[in-house]
Amino acid sequence: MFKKILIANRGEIALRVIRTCREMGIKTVAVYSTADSESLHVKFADEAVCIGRPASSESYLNIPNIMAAMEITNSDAVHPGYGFLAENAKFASICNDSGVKFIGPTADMINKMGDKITAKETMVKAGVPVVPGGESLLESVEEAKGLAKEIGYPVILKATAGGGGKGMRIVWDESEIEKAYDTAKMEAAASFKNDGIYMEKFVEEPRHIEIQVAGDQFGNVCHMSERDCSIQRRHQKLVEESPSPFMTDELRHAMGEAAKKAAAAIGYESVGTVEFLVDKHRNFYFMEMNTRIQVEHCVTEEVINFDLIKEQIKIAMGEKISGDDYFPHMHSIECRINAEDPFNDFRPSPGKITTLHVPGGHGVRVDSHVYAGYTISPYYDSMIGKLITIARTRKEAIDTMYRALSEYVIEGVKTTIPFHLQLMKDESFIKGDFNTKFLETFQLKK
Ligand code: MV4
Repeated sequence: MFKKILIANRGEIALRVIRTCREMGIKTVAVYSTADSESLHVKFADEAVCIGRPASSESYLNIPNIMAAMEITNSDAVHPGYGFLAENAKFASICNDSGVKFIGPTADMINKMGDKITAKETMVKAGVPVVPGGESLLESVEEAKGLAKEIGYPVILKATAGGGGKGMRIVWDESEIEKAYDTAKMEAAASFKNDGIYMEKFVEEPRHIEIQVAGDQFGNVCHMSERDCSIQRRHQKLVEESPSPFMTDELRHAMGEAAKKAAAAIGYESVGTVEFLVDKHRNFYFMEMNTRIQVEHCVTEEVINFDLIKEQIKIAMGEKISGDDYFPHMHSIECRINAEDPFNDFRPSPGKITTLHVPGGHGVRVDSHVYAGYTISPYYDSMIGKLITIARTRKEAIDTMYRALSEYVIEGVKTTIPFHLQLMKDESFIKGDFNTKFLETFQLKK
């Protein structure tokens, strides 16, 4: 049983973890940078320790300072949230070596999924469908040419150390391959200090559908159904929902079983997410596994009525999961409210929130760390909060979302609210007719 958990994060996810800890009777420690001394996570936690200057590298990514904070507060576990150190294998192993339980998978599991070609190899062995193409690193441009001919253009080059869309190159025909190979390799080396790249068939206009999973220390795994995250812009998700409007019972069963195989293949322990590309024929392919709690976990919590953070903590304490799979009983949509100007290429808009009115009422959940007078720092991501609606049907969840967005008043900074208001009235969105390319052509009206 954990007595005290240190939360190595900030913002809404730090608050989210503190809330569950309170309910479980576990004491909490917040860590904060000098830019966050007025943040709510600092005020809501039982204790708080300043860990450095505003730049993430000097605070939320500063492992020695975080270890020192655990030491002086006598914390017995650490929750990494998402981002920052959540998928840092070195941090996970340092914690466990220091006798502080990392609330997440082991360093070995993080590494197995962090290297994309290793992950793909593991999935092939486990019988999880992967995108046709190379199952090993490319050794030369000649090999790349030969392989592309075999699988057929278009193909995509990806960095093995990448993920989340960084360092990808789509190649439409042979005339482009040499240049694409060289730039992909150079970008990979520069971004990840690892120039390994591999090739896949390029799946055109796919949906991004991910399956929430959980595994315990006893080898049990379960799935918790899907989230549709196809509404993204430059690999930044803006809207997520569960269930996916594209889902069928048959596909959910097949993807759920594949996700469980993926988790079981590495003996996965904790909550996690298996991401798939789904083509228009409902073929699905393993993309990557996120070995952390995700921003959009809330829509799953709402449709299966289940606290995923509580489950994550219980698994870390050595408890068994029920072993049952979970299926959606409601429909839930999440809109990310960012301090960005949707009329100006979603440019970040940090600054002070002068006026704030938060929506409420039936079917509305708001996960946010801001208050009137709060200053959104330019040092961190621009998320102000997440607006989540829950209803019996997708149509009602959209209607509730439109109503809640209309109530939301945030003054002082530009926000993504006007974008979401228009999206909720978009005919294709309402029909559930969208894929990952949707926002490339979505026209925001002035
Ligand atoms: C792909 C793909 C098409 N075909 N792989 C983007 C994030 C990274 N995890 C992998 N990504 C993609 N991989 C093949 N073989 C298209 C994407 C992709 C994408 C995926 C999910 C959500 C949004 C996307 C936007 C552009 C490209």
